[in-house]
Amino acid sequence: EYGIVRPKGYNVTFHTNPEMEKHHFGQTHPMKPWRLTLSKSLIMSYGMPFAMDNYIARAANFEELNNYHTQDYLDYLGTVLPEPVPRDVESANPDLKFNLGGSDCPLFEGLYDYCSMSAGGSLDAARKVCNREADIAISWGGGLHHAKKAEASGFCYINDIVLAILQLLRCYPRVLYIDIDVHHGDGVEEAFFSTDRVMTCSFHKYDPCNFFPGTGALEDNGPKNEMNAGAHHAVNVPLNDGITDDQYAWLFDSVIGKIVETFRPSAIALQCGADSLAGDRLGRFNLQVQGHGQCVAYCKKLGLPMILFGGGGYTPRNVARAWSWETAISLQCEDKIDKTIPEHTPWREHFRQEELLPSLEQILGEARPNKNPQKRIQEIVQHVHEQLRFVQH
Ligand code: V1S
Ligand code: CA
Ligand code: ZN
Repeated sequence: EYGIVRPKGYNVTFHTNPEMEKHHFGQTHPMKPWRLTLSKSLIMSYGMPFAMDNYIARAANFEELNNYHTQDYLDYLGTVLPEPVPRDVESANPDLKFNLGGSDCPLFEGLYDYCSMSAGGSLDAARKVCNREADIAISWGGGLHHAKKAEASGFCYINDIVLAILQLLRCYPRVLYIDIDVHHGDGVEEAFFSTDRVMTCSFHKYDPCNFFPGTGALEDNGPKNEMNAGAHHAVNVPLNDGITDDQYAWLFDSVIGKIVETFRPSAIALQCGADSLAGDRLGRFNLQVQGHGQCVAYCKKLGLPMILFGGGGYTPRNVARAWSWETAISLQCEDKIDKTIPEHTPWREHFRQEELLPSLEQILGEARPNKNPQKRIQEIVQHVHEQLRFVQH
């Protein structure tokens, strides 16, 4: 009824699993898988599923997870049972096996299923892009960028992005990974540290002592040894609290534009963590739905095959707004979208807690003071340009 039609000349695939959304990390934990239900219901209310191919993500099997993660880690992840964490045993407990069971990466009912469904969605997305059945494939249940080969970290247990990029590398010579989550994409950077076939670029809040995970300085650009193929192939954009849409868009275009010119990627993997939006429970930036979506729009214009992943995002209504808007951008139906949240959304009442006529673009949240001087933003771009002089493909 919104007249949203399939975009001409290209295809979008959408990968979700309603079972995944039913899992709970625990009452006080910021990661709420039902934000995926909220997002999908808003996307459906706009009629967007009519314009794309929708798939129920299958669970990835052991062998697929084992393409990156170690057998030991997966065996443990598959067998360990939830037990109540004593209040005083905090997540920084060094005795935790594979960092599982603390407050950041708790053990909960169905954990292994949750992880394999998240990875399954992203693997399905990668295969669609590989087979040229999708120009853009969307996996909002993925984007878990902190997980390591044999360690859980920051709400992430299985690195679905690494698994998906490994798939892309079977059919594309070079993949560009971009990460707009407010946190550093350390797990993905680490996985591809020693190859020149993947360039990673993360934009994040950086404060080594006070903000998770504490890595991702401007000067961390991959292996220091020039003989290592991965040298210069990690780009880091460390930022401060309160960055605005305009500054972010300028940075994003300057940095990604230069990377595309020098690295010449054949496919893009874009992690769209929505915790970089203003008003996020954990984030510190001032991005609006518009500014966040601008990054997706910029990448889409490059005309390269692309996967969109989810990631962080701790104010569920804002997550749903951003990912709905970015699904619309993928479908090129931004102009057909009514900016007032549709009347018949099952969640309309939920959004109405904010305003009588809740809007898709207008997110709640106080603006934070912007602690990013323009001079510093320019220095960052300068550094990245100098770094990329070493990269020629
Ligand atoms: N920031 C933050 C934060 N908040 C929590 C947290 C809060 C309540 C809980 F019940 C459980 C955890 N943990 C953190 C961070 C991890 C952030 C992960 C972001 C993930 C992503 O968005 O990038 C991708 C999905 N952890 C820490 O800061 C570590 C601690 C050092 C401090 C907080 N305590 C709870 C654990 C140890
Ligand atoms: Ca990031
Ligand atoms: Zn995050």
